[in-house]
Amino acid sequence: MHVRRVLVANRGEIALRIIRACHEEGLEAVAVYSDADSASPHVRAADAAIRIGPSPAAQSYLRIDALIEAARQSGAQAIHPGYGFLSERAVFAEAVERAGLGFIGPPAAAIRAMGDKTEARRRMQGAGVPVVPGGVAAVESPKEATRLAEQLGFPVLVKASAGGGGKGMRLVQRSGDLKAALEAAASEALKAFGDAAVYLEKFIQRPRHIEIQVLADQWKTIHLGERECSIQRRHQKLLEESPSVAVSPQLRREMGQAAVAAATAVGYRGAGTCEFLLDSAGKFYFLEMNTRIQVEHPVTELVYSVDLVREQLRILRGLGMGVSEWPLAPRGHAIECRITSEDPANGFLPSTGTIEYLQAPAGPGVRWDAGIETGNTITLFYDSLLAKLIVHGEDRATAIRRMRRALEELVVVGVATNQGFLRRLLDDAEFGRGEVDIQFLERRGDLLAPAADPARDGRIALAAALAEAQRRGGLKPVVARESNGAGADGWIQASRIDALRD
Ligand code: MV4
Repeated sequence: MHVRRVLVANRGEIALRIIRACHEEGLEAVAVYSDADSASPHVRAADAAIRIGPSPAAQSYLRIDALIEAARQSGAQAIHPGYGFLSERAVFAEAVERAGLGFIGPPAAAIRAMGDKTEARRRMQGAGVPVVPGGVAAVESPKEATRLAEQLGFPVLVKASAGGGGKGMRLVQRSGDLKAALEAAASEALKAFGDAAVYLEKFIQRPRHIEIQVLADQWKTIHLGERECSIQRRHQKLLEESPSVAVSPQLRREMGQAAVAAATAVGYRGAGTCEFLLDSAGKFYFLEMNTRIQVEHPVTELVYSVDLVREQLRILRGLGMGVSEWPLAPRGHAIECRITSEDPANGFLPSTGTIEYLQAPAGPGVRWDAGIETGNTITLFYDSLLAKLIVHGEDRATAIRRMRRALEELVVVGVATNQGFLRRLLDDAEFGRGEVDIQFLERRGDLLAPAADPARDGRIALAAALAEAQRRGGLKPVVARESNGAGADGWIQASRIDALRD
């Protein structure tokens, strides 16, 4: 299709990332913004910007009508949804196409098929993609569920059919606990997704979370290797890398082939990601497909020398992907750290305020994808991702050293960040050996909070004293003996005279 101008239906770092790709492709980019974002970098970077509503996402970035109207008004031919917000809502993809606009993402039918987890499991089984042993349809009765669970063997997981991201999930250790878990999961699923359907899977113990990047145009579907995403806390990823130390070239081919088969089975187009669990025996299981560009896409870009957002734009325009040789081999190692406004010293509570000062890391092998700059205000309206720090090096050890160096360069003043946690993680020996799985941070609670530092209060007092001295500027003490005779001590006199010099 003919595209000259793209509306970017998102905010923050991903909006800026998409605007940059548009400009490199010779396309104009139109930003949208809520009241809280009027001073955000993505608004200035775009060729035009349209206010879509007040700060709450439900009144701005989630308003399908406002976004389509903004595209029409600005003369855009296509909409890029980014990640989060409306990116995986089939109704949005449909509404965009009904308005005669291009949706930069897969067909609505592919989003819908992958959004329904039991439907996805049936489709994957049909395509020969290994899925976790379990049910292929929603549980009909506790009795039937008990029969299946005993056949699978405990522990089992109760999952929401409409779920994803861990909501509506219950771990069940024994038969007697199943009925209550089914009820709890169904009620949580109904509240979260408006759909109470749940199904069962065998629980995989301490797996790694490995995902495969896929890319599909009208001629072919390829994969771009894996990302290791096991370092997460409460389903929020904190660090991702590519390649994974656990994936051999042989396993990469097998998982890649499974991901390509998964995408093909639902008629996929554009960039997408298949999530897998990889168990300690090296067996892998399809979990779900993310039908969008992901936060962690840059690590794949660095090791495979591709620009995934550029490819998304090319595929929509019918130009086909620019990747010519395939299969591609990963080159070197990339790591991404998510810099969030969350305070590790305070249970990772979101921190708000104004960015008084920001110094971004730079130098060889460093990429800084940020949606904020000095002067911006961090609110509670959106998620806490401030920026992504991504490094590339010849091997994993080099990349880890480079990330440590880059984190030392990073200065954020004004809001608390998770920087300290990331440094402890990168210094950790177990992490250094690549011995990670999805429970790593649960096991290693010692990394989450800063170590007790008895000298910290002293340093803060010193810093405050120095700041106060600077504020007082030219004011100097007068060398005098107090009228009551105090301060006559020779040392005190000497120090007062000393303070007058300079
Ligand atoms: C699992 C699992 C173990 N066994 N399924 C969590 C969210 C959703 N995407 C699927 N999830 C899991 N499904 C079986 N059969 C463990 C998880 C899981 C998880 C998966 C990926 C990344 C982080 C996770 C954290 C906790 C649990």
